[in-house]
Amino acid sequence: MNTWQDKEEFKKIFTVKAHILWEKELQDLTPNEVYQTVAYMVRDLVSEDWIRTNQIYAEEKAKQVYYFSIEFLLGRLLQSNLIGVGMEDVCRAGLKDLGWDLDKIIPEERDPGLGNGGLGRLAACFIDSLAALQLPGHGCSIRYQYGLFNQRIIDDQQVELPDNWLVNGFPWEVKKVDKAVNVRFGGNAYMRPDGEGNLECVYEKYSSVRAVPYDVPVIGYHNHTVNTLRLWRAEYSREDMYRELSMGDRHRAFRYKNSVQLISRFLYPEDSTEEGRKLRLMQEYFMVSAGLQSIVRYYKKKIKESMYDFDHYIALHINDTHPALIIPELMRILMDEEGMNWEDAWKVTVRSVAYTNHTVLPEAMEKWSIPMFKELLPRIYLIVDEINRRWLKEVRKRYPGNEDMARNVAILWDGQVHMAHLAVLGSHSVNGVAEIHSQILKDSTLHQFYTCFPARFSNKTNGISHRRWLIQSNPQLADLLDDTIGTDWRRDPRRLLDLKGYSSDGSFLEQLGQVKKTRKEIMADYIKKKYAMTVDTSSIFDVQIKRIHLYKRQLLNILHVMHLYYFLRDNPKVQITPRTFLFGGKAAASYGEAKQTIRLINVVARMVNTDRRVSKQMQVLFLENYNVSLGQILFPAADVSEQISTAGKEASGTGNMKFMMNGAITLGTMDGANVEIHREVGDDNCVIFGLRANEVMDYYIHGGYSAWNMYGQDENIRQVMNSLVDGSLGYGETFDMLYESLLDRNDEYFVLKDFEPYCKAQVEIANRYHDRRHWLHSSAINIAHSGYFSSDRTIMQYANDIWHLRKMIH
Ligand code: 9GP
Repeated sequence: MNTWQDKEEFKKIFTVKAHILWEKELQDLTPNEVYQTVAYMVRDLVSEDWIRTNQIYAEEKAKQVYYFSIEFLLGRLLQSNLIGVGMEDVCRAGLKDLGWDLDKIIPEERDPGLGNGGLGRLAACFIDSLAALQLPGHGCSIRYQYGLFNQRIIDDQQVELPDNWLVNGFPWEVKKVDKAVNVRFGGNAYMRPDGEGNLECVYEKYSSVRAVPYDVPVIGYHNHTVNTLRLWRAEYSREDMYRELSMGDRHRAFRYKNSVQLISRFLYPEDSTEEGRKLRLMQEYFMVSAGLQSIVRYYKKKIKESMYDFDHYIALHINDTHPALIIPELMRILMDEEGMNWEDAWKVTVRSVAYTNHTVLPEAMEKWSIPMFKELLPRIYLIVDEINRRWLKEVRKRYPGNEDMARNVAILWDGQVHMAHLAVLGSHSVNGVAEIHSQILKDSTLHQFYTCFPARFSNKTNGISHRRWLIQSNPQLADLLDDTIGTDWRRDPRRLLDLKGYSSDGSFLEQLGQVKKTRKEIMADYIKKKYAMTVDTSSIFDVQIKRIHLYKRQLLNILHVMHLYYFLRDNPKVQITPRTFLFGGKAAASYGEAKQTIRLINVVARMVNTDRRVSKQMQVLFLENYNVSLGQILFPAADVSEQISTAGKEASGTGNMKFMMNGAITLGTMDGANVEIHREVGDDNCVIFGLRANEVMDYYIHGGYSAWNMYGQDENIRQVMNSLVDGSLGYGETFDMLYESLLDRNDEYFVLKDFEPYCKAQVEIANRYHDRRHWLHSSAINIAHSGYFSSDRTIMQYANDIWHLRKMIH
């Protein structure tokens, strides 16, 4: 790998680069120009390795995986790439000599919000691990012009502002104009005899969208591997534009241009309208078709093997159902372009594709209306229809008279295309993302498929990159670990287990306590600067950061905060362990209850923070615009990790792992990966409460839960619930939507049922925190066991069990 020998060389190269890029004296550079200059310098460092990595993959015909995901939540890249090439210190020293502070330059990079939450961040950790482990694997997605909205809190409420992240350019990307492909939409498709006794497809009158790739290097950690994240941008084709114009219809021409550009404009267009849904479907097909066409082109040009052996060299992974159209798209290419028959094309397709499911929430299971699908993707529809026809024929043969079975596994049913069913049927491997979630898939969500294809199903518990979430985000802790157990854990996070030997060592625990204090002070500084609020760093930092959703139960958290507040207000002599409750997360723009939850948190925060009777003992804050960069400050500062979803609803969670790796104690339900965290650390080192998944399921199936009864029986519940609607939260604030959801709609997520157990668990947390030494011991145990939750472990499991990749050392 190329490196800068020392800070002198860094400064020399920086000066030349800055002059070329900006035509300015160094002292006139803006911080953003400094950032971009360094970013381009890092790219220069890796460019040879990037080319070489691709050469080796092609020469050795290494099997490669393409990870298709509608989201890649990368976070800022400058620091992680500097760490990857081992040049952070040299860069820091060089910049310092030139009068800049690297820590002030890093935030100049816009945090690329090309994702929404856990799904997209998981994809980012996965490509990071692939490169770190020197495995041939690349990402494929869309280059959205606007990322997930920027969240502002105005008058206690979330306001969504556009995230124009590309405004200053994105120095990490390389536009590959010569690699553009066309993606076709609309028109007519039909089958006709080809004159040799077979049928061939005619696809005509479609319109074309030009897909242009932008490649981003994915830099391995201290090795020479540089994989690729390919992001596609939609452009109008000039020929189509001229054709429309030459026909004299300017309006039509501009409508065409506009509609094309919309495809890669926004992440998750609003799907409450037909137009929005159409756009989402277009995005999905656009990503899949562009990605696959370029893979097939590469395969034919560089790998030069038979298309019948495609799956020996290429693995296609679909992250949730958004890329599931890769199945009919591969069928289309193999049959229409490569002349394969149906049976062979199906075999190659199923062997190539693998699918990960990330949710069991019925409303999150993608379905498209057949008329819309057919109109937009007529050729793909014909293929899906045929897949469905053949499949149902087989099912009816295997299960005669069992129409329930047919309904539960059909791809086309009730006027809709069921994407999860397509994904399962067209893949050789289906996995969930935590043990309990994979079990739920087998037992209920995809049970009928499981009975048809039991060998297809497996579990791959999620993981996180310890490079971003420990080495980069918490250098203070990383240094302490180096001093205590040596540096091997950096390459092999399982070695964190060595820390167990120090978990009762008084001097180590003191240092660990000191690191946490430092990180809480950094958080407190951020809060002071942004909110002019002073938080007590000796209080328990209790943090819930994730998307706002009823099933994640931020409501349970804030109702407890209200309860604690009323208790302290009414018992002025009581002293508790002081608490700082921190919340962060975005609500989908059209999700009323989630937005009202944000407002409630803000209203309660004001009530608590301005009441001098209690504000020494508790403080509450909703942190605006939670994203990867803010997470990097929050995870290291947390004492308590709030993982309180309704059991059975959170597929895995990955924030829980980030907290754990930074020494926070989990306060959680037996849900998602919490179950495995609990198994790793034991009851002594986390606090578990609430209904178990089977109990939740029992209530759903057999009934027997009444939220009104909870309200009737529990005075504390009555008090907090009444205050949602009686105006007592000040300024006549009311929260009808939340009140109705919890009481009139019988509390689908069992917030009231788990309220008392949660309050008790909070008392348990306070008691444990009181015993500082024991708390620090628990913290050390959590860090020691967090190695299991490294995405390096997860990726090795995917690589060995599903993709069959070989490590490529060079
Ligand atoms: O909600 C799940 C979350 O539990 C999981 O950790 C994450 C990564 O596997 O995926 C989330 N799912 C989605 O965002 C949409 O299915």
